[in-house]
Amino acid sequence: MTFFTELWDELLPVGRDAGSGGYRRYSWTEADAGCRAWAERTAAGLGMQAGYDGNGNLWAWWRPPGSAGPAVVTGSHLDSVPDGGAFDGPLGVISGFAAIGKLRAAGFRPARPVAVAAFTEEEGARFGVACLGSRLLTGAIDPDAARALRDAAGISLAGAMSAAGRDPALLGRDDELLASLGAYVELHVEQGSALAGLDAAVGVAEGIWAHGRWRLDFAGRADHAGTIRLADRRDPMLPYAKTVLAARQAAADLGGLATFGKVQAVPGGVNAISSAVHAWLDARAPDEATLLAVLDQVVDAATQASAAHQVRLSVSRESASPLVTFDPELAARLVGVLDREGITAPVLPTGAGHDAGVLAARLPAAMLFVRNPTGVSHSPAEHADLADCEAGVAALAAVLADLAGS
Ligand code: HGY
Ligand code: MN
Ligand code: MN
Repeated sequence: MTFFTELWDELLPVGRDAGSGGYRRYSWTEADAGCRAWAERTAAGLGMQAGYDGNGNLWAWWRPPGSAGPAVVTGSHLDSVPDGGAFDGPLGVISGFAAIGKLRAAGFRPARPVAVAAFTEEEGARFGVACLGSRLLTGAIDPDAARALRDAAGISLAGAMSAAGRDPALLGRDDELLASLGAYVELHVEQGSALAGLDAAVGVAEGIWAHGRWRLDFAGRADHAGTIRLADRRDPMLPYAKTVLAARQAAADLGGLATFGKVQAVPGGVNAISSAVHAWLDARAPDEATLLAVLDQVVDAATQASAAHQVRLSVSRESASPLVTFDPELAARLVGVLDREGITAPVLPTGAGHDAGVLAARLPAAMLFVRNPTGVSHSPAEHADLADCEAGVAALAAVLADLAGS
């Protein structure tokens, strides 16, 4: 048993669905409260001061901010996608605490403030906007727009936060907190298998692809599945189906990624033509121009298919994340630190979004990846070997010691 495995075992059952084995840790729910309570207990056990910023992001401080120079922050997120894996997010928060435990046990004393952060609603699984907590902190989303975001049950972010005992009036950019930060280093399970292919336990992120989320609403006309003639139908399911295939084709044609992973047929009767289909597109690309080209090709196809079936189409963007290139100096410093520890860390791009990608707009940010043997993520099958997780903790501890040592 190591400190890492102790923390891992404590958090593992929180928010896990017995049926799927996946996690349903949605922000401001009971499962989220369980994760936060775990983080607060862990911080207290390490003699750290845990608290929340106005956006509900958790900050556990080894030395309080503003005390001695710009802070070094690590961490990630504790929320999940529906039926997500155990590693995406929590690995970074647990490894942050475990790295601090390792440094304290070795008698290291930071020369500047050090914190472990857990950003809220990183997956956007409940309120639809990815990295909501870090976007609010950095001013990347308007707080009024955020307060009005609603979940599938129609509960607003403001209502959910109030019910969880937080004041939604405090949402918004926090320049004072940001000014106290010097660097953010997020450890995350790799969402891909590049490290496995390179036989490396730990890697360093080069950047994050441009990506975004769009909602497509296909409005048709409800009718009886067993009576209305095919020629008379205005079935929204048909343009939706064509658009799914067109998205796949656009991604293949242009070298991007495009996915429809969430769809709602309204009202959802087996023996009825839907009145509407609501669908969400996730599109990503190595640069903004390609992302735009993929989106244009998808929307063109949706527009033509909708017209062919007399279905009305509306498209709205729900979340946008620009291409991110992490601070090259910080990335090189991490590679150097790890090299001195005998760890050869490849530098990799990723298509997965992270809070580090949002914070990179306001302060030097970097990421450490831990090998994922299958590359699978956003699935209960997501896995990283314990030896690689422990290697990640050792790598993070070395990085924190270097960044906070003077
Ligand atoms: O969607 C993503 O890339 C991240 O997991 N939020
Ligand atoms: Mn994720
Ligand atoms: Mn994540």
